[in-house]
Amino acid sequence: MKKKALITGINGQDGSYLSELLLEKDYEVFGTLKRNSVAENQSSRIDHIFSDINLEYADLTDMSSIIRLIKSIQPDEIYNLGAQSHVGISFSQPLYTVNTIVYGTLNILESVRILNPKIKVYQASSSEMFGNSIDSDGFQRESTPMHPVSPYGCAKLFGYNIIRNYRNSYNLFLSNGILFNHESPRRGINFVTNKVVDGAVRISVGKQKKLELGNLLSSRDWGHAKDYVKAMWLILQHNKPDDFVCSTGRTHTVENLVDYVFDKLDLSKEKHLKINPKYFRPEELDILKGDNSKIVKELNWSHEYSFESMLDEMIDFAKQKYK
Ligand code: NAP
Ligand code: G4F
Repeated sequence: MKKKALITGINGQDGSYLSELLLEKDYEVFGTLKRNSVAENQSSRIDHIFSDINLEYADLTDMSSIIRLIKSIQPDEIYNLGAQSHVGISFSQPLYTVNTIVYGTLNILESVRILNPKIKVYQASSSEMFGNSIDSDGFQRESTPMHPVSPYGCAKLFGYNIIRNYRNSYNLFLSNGILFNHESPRRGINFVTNKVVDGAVRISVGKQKKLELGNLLSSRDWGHAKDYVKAMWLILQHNKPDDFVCSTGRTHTVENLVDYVFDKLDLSKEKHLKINPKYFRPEELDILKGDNSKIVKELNWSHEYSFESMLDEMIDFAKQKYK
């Protein structure tokens, strides 16, 4: 019999790549869609697999919808990817962010505990939970203390801790992936990588004059979403529930990112880049660089994309879009 997976946030960047991976592995794939007045745009990332997956309306903040789904589907695995996932926006909408992440995660856990404690759960935890905490060798790893610096990071830290607490209290198979930033051509346009790529390509074809950004000095460990969804699956196939950092181990500043993309498109920063204080955050996370030794050693995870090949793919995709 085919394994069944339920993905919350299936129409997001990661949900779309994870669905493709699970279909390749012969899973029956179910996913949640939130009600949206512009329904026609909502599934753009999964339109190409629309007939192969099963979509159900549900909202993580509405426990009745979660209970109903789990009861009727009886999934073997749940990938809890649904969230208000934008760190900057979490300062503008802290309560909604907390609702989706904190209550959303608890709603999943209580439903699993009550309905079927055999279900394995993957929790989309984040390197944003570290805040400005970093080990003396310049890396963050599973043992690094977590001191988040955004409402999003604080909410994700609750999700991470409650997963560990329910795992220990009720002997459930619940695992955290502590994923560092991962991007792709399907990344939302208001995250910095795709904002830079899309804006720069638009400038290069004459559709836009300036790219407006905030802090150029922060550094991120950027990988490709396609590589990172493999980690999610591996984490749930492990012989025991556990927590894993997933990262590339390389870090670049936002300025390095802008330089790479502008050089590729032969654009001048002096002419086309403007700093707008509107995009600065009240508190910033300065540097992320993850030590992936545990997931590489224990789960044999590897990544195919580099920072450069990921950006090249994103640039090519945007060029096709605007040609
Ligand atoms: P994304 O593209 O923003 O997707 C988030 C998904 O969650 C969307 O499908 C969204 O639906 C859905 N969602 C939002 N509120 C919801 C609610 N109340 N109930 C049900 N679903 C809801 O994010 P992503 O990049 O794929 O990331 C997936 C997960 O990994 C998120 O939890 C994120 O916080 C976490 N994460 C991401 C990264 C990264 O670098 N990408 C790193 C670490 C952790 P709508 O589109 O309809 O709003
Ligand atoms: O692309 P970002 O918005 O990603 P951020 O804040 O690191 O969060 C992403 O990664 C987390 C993992 O660590 C995920 F959990 C989270 O869900 C999300 O996927 O911003 C990256 C950096 C920040 O330092 C930001 O201040 O880019 C800087 N930045 C500079 N100008 C900008 C801009 N970010 C955005 N979004 N827009 C700007 O104009």
